[in-house]
Amino acid sequence: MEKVLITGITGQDGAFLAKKLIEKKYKVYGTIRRGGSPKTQRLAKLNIIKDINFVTMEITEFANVFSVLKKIKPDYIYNLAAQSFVADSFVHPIITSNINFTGIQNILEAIRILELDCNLYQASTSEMYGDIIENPQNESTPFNPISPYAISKLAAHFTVKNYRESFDIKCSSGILFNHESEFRGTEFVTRKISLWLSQYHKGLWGPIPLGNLDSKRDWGYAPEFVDSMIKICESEIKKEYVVATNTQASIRDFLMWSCEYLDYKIEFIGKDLEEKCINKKNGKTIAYVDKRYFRKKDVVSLKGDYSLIKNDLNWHPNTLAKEIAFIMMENDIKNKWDAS
Ligand code: NAP
Ligand code: G4F
Repeated sequence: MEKVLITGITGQDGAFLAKKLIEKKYKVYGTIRRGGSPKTQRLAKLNIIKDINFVTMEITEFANVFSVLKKIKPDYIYNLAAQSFVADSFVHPIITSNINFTGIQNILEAIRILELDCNLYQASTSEMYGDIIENPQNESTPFNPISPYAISKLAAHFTVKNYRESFDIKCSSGILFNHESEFRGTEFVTRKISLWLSQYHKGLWGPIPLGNLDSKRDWGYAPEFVDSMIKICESEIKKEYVVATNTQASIRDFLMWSCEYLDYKIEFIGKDLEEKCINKKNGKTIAYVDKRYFRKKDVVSLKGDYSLIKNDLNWHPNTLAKEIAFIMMENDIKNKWDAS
């Protein structure tokens, strides 16, 4: 039985990935952080906790990463662990760099020193394009990062490439554009909208405070993006791939679709920091612009050209942003919110 090690197994992607790899009959190891209770809600919802071999690993501590890899000797490693919230990276730039950059360096060094014959997948990000230089972005588009998160991920991205080219390590990266699902963390804007709006609809929470409504993203569906990770990691071809939908929508669009799911007829009134989204039927505020949610520097437009992965590995997206908004709303309306 081939062995897979997933860092970040408790996150959105880690949970979906673990499920798919268990179905493919891999022996799945998942790393969790030292101390506290691991956040296993997603794994529990997928009913796979019993199928995972949990291992404690501090990704920022080389000796620990080394000993874990020495013991398990995985055939495949998916490095998904990250401080993945861009807004927080402005507040915690050093922690972000330690987890996102030093973490993968530790893994690569351990693979190199142990001479492990293993395939490594790194979760890179469209945030690396930052203040974009061309539209849509592809594998040749120059990077222009504008957040500590993006800078840490770009250092990681180039380190993966460098270990492949210098030491023949079998490693690849997916340049992942935003991908969402019912498992998305509530700090990210799509899930913030679906969760908050469903609570608002049930009369439990007030209107939603939001930041830049005009920012545009290329939103895909997380379970489909996880398929691309497996294709990339299992392929003989080792390189970087853009994983995207080549479509674009704004935060305003996502809010509109989420309201449409509830049959709310809405209207945006006011300008800039005074802007509100109101229910046309009763004039009540559903969402409003709140300056606390603006970033020091914000990536305002992303759209990815996924031709390379389509040609090389036959991957393409099926589910686009409006459908994703409906899936997320359906889930949050149906389920009772449990803050634990
Ligand atoms: P996520 O839901 O935020 O999950 C992040 C995972 O990293 C969690 O399992 C978390 O563990 C773990 N982690 C955080 N800090 C850690 C630390 N100090 N040591 C070890 N593990 C730590 O992220 P995601 O959306 O699944 O994304 C997966 C990967 O893809 C990330 O690397 C992200 O940067 C990248 N990515 C995501 C997107 C996207 O749109 N989702 C797009 C581009 C790239 P806890 O549960 O213990 O917190
Ligand atoms: O949902 P977001 O926080 O995601 P962001 O910053 O695009 O990052 C996500 O995608 C990246 C891939 O490009 C990943 F690498 C990263 O790990 C993460 O998964 O914000 C999306 C946009 C931003 O422009 C933000 O300014 O939404 C805007 N926004 C407006 N109001 C808001 C809010 N974002 C959040 N989180 N909360 C708001 O209230």
